[in-house]
Amino acid sequence: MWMAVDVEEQLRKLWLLLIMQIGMSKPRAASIDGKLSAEFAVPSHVDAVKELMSAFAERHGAAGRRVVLITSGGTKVPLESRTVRFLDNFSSGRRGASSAEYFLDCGYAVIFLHRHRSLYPYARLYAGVNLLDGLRLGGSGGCTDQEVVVDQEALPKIGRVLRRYQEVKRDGLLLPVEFSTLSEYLHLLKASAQVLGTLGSKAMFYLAAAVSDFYIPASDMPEHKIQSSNGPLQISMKMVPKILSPLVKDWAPQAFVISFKLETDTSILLDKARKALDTYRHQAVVANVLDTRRGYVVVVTPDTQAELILTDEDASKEVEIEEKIVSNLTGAHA
Ligand code: PAZ
Repeated sequence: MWMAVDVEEQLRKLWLLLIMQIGMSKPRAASIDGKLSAEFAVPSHVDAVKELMSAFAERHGAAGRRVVLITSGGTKVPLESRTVRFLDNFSSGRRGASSAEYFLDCGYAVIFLHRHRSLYPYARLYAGVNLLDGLRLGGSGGCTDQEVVVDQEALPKIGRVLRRYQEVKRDGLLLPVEFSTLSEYLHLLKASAQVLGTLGSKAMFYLAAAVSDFYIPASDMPEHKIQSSNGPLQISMKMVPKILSPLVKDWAPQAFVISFKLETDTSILLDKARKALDTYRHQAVVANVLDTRRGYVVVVTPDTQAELILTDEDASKEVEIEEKIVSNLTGAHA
């Protein structure tokens, strides 16, 4: 009899040991941070940008303003050190750019961390227009090149949009920061999170960028252009560290953090959104499907699930889904 108890006791100890080891092998914030410095080249301008962000956060924080960091556009993942080829993704940056405008309308100051040449607040409204088609020469009979007139048909509402853009600029409410590669994105996001962490609950993160899940570490990357003469290309990529974990736990633990989840298979979307909330313990996930993302999203929080839908009537009044997303989230933040 006592033999059986002993085996049971041993099993219990083994089980505890196993649980402790599983716990210890979980990716900790410190190891993610270490991996960031070791495997992703630190951009040379990160300290200068961090100073700009600090001054921005301090100024708006002192004025009692909430500050949101918006990430927008897709990351570029190089395949060679002297990069000729890279992996990219579909994101246009429209969600981030339009959301920035609605956050500004709600009184937030905005740090806009966006992919170089992706859509930009206000300018995005004319992204499809060739600038030269929106202007014509003015003066007597269009003969002088000293006067240029805006064609309001080609650039609708340009006066109103320009006025709002200039107000935002005058009041220093929008701080644009650019990234191209995944490394730049990760280091700049870390810097901004450390800065906004000082604002406590006044800070919001709206992580709408489409960030690669895979990368090739610098040490595994060929220096020169990959040669087709070597035959078909086989690449092996590593998993990108989940930066949301140290952001929520260490860098900005009191901030209001929203991540985005994109899927193409609707049937797994909400489960994935819930799993992200369970894993990272942040405030909300905006879940969307590639094909319907302009008209339908679900805002998932630990206790609620809100469907936001763009109706035909909304569309006829030029309402955008981002206005509804931002209104929902700023309400929750307040
Ligand atoms: O940039 P965009 O307007 O074309 O698309 C927006 C989006 C789909 C990239 C965004 O809503 C999103 O879901 N971002 C997270 C993507 C992801 O799961 O990695």
